[in-house]
Amino acid sequence: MRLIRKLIRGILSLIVTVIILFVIFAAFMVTRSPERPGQYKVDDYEVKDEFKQKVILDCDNSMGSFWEVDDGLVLSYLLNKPEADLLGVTTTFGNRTYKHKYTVNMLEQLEITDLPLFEGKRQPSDGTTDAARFIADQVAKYPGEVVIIAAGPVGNIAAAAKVDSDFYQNVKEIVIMGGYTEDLSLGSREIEELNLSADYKATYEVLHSSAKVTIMTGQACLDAPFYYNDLRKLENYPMNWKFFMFFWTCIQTVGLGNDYFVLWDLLPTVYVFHPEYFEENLVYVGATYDDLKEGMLKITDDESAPLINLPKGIADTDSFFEDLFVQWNKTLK
Ligand SMILES: [Ca+2]
Repeated sequence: MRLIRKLIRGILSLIVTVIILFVIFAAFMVTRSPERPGQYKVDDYEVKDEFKQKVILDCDNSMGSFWEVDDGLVLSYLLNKPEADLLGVTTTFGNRTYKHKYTVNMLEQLEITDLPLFEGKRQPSDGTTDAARFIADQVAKYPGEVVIIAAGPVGNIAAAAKVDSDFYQNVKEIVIMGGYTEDLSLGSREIEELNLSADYKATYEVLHSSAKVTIMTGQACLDAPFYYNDLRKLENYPMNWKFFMFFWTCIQTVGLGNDYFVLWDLLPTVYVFHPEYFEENLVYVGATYDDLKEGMLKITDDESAPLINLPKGIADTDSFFEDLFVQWNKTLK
């Protein structure tokens, strides 16, 4: 009995020590994190329906796990963005901790019950899914009007084109986060590409389709760091989501030595509504299976290669961040 009591006491003191160290570490990181200038106030402007942009978010959301949070940040941005007519959300495999239920949970927390949400591919070999059917149906219903935001691997989009052969002609634009133009280092390490490469055959189909395609590469996304101190600007954001954001930043610090995480999927999302924040960069992209297996987008002179808009980064970062914080601070609960 005495041994068990001793063991329990030991475990408890270890847990308390870890918590204390974690709090000290967090406080230290917040004090040395850069302060982003400006205060972003809630701005409840309205947009008439006819001026809204119809979008579908296709994502590998893992907000709610202890991993990537940017897909969740995209969803909360779109829910609040007055210019967005969010037709629905589809999910796909991708992020290491992805589960469809994380998106279900986010919508439940906000008590949103009328937003179409469909699960898509769980692995590259999956065929037609509810997500693919939904994407195909919506694009057919509103030809030339719907933009797809691909915040994960693009398998659901390629599958939608198998449901409806006119899909690529009817979609207004496919805006993707993924791909590198050269090897990418983040903090102390070179990092692997995880979107275009994860379902490279689907990526090949999308890039070689007749659809208008814009890609925000890993290099471009480095213009959008989210620092520890940025959390303080999210005054109205749900505490549990802020916690996951904080934890994800801690993982970046421990793993890469950075005091920020990158807002990867927010670039294609903000681009849909504010292309003026980015510089258009139309280039021919060499995209063979072998290139795409590595997520590599090689710029070429070969005019038979797909012509893709590949912005090099954010041209107007002040407006980009202001837009994000204004929308995030409107989050309802
Ligand atoms: Ca993602």
